[in-house]
Parts: sequence; structure tokens; C-alpha cells
Amino acid sequence: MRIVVLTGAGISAESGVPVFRGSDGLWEGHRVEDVATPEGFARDPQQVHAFYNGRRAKLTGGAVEPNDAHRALAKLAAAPGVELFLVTQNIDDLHERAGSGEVLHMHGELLKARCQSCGAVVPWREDLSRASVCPACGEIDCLRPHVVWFGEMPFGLDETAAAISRADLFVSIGTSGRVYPAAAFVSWAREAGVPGLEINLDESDGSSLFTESRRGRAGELVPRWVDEVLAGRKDQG
Ligand code: BV8
Repeated sequence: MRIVVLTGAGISAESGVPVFRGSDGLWEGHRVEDVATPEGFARDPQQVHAFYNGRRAKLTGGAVEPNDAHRALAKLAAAPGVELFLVTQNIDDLHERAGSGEVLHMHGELLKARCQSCGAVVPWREDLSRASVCPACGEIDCLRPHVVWFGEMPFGLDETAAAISRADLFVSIGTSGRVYPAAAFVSWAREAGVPGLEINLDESDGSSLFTESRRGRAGELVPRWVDEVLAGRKDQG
């Protein structure tokens, strides 16, 4: 059975990683234009570094752990007869830490830095600043977070489109369906005749496009859905 799963910030919410839109959302107190665009970085690199340094320190600080939803997807991927294509909008490493081997981070990764001089992408767990030295070319004032900002091309779109077109099921977990092209994946699935299942705490912008939409916490609903699939019952519930 070929399944494509797209995850968003909602799957990491129960691990203590703040989502973007909500009362204490990440965009509160920050203008997207200032901290999540190339223009914002060019204008004030230190402000952008501070925004990502704070998130990186929280992620690596020991208080953030994968939750049952991350673990259930790792279990699904390991099941015989299941071919799972996991694409995430999240820049945390919780899928990997839960045991998922292949994760496509379409919006990049918080624990990597990219050199604007030599193009190297390197693991990075500390604070980034203009004084950081590229370990590949030795330059300074050249490293940026290896994340996709607004206006930048997401990673792996062709692979994702191909995986959706040949899938038996497309599942979206924990995303508001606000940001494109990720928010269009459910439409790509519909065009290919692939049924869509949404698992989300609230109604999302794309909920009406799914064959089925389940309301609730990922930590509770994702393990239950995975058990349904593994028991061979119809995964449409
Ligand atoms: C691009 C990385 C060109 C950085 C992020 C007008 C119309 C259409 C599109 C556009 C437009 N104007 C501009 C655009 C393009 C733009 C865009 O979509 N803008 C939006 C605002 C309209 N997109 C881009 O610029 C993208 N690039 O378009 O390039 C292109 C396009 C196609 C082909 C080639 C080239 C790049 C966008 C990437 C930006 N980077 N993140 C970082 O992390 O700092 S975006 C960031 O927000 C996330 O990665 C994610 O993608 C996005 C949305 O976040 P969510 O994950 O959905 O989180 P959110 O808080 O919104 O929602 C959480 C959900 O979880 C809620 O629904 C909640 O109910 C639920 N939830 C909460 N708790 C739980 C839960 N669910 C279950 N259990 C729980 N416990």
C-alpha cells in the first residue's frame, strides 16, 4: 500500500514546539516579512539569526521530544507491505528522532546551516551569527539557516508530485493549509484520483477538499489511524 503523508506544525505541537498561527503562535510578535524572507535576512541578519537561534536552542535543549504521532508514523513506515513517503513542512528533527528513516523536509531543516559562499549544507546545532565560520570554505558572515523562506523554492516538489500521483492514499496531519505549494498537495491528489484523509485539531483551509477529515489531537488520532491501516481495516474509517 503506497501512502503519502504531509505533516505540519500541528504534529509537533504536543512535543512543545509552537505552531505558527495560534494565540502563542510563532508569527505573534514577529512579522513574517522580517524573519522568514530573504529580504528580511538581507535587511537585518542578526534579527533573523536570533529568531532561528531561539527555536534551535529550544529544539536541542532537551525539553522537546517526539510524541506518539511521530512514533506511529515511524511504525507505519516499518510495516511490511507499506510504502510510506513522508514529506514535512516542519524544520524540526522529531520525525527522525522518532525513528523515521526517510523524511523529506520541503521547507528545510533548523539543525542545518547553508553557506552562501560555497553552497555547503552542514549540520548546525549552535547559535548562528555573522561571525560564524563556514566549516567547508572558511568564510565568515556567509552562513544562513538551511530553511525555505517565503518566495523561495521548496525542496523535493517533483518527487512529492510523483509520489502523490502513484499513491493509494494522501494523508495531511497538523497543518492549516495556508502555505503553498504544500497546501495544494491535496488538490494534486484529487486530480490523480487519490483519496485524501486529513487529521487536524481545527478546520483547515483545505478541509473540504479531503475525502475524510478527522478532528482532534495528532498524538491521539494518528496512532489510532495507523493501527487501523495495519489491521488492514479500510483506512477511511
Ligand atoms: C513558493 C519554514 C514559489 C521556515 C515556512 C498568494 C497565493 C498563493 C501563494 C502565495 C501567495 N503569495 C505568496 C505565495 C507563496 C507563499 C505562500 O504560500 N504564502 C501564503 C502566506 C499565502 N509560499 C511560498 O513563498 C513558498 N515558496 O511559493 O515558491 C514556487 C511555488 C511553487 C512552485 C515553485 C516555486 C515557500 C513557503 C515556505 C515558507 N516557510 N517554514 C520556518 O519554519 O521558519 S512556512 C511555515 O508555515 C511552515 O513550514 C508551513 O508550511 C506553514 C504553515 O504552517 P503549518 O505547519 O500549517 O502550521 P500552522 O501554525 O499554520 O497550523 C498548525 C495547524 O495544526 C493548525 O491547523 C492547528 O489546528 C493544527 N494543530 C495544532 N495543534 C495540533 C494540531 N493538529 C493536530 N494535533 C495537534 N495537537
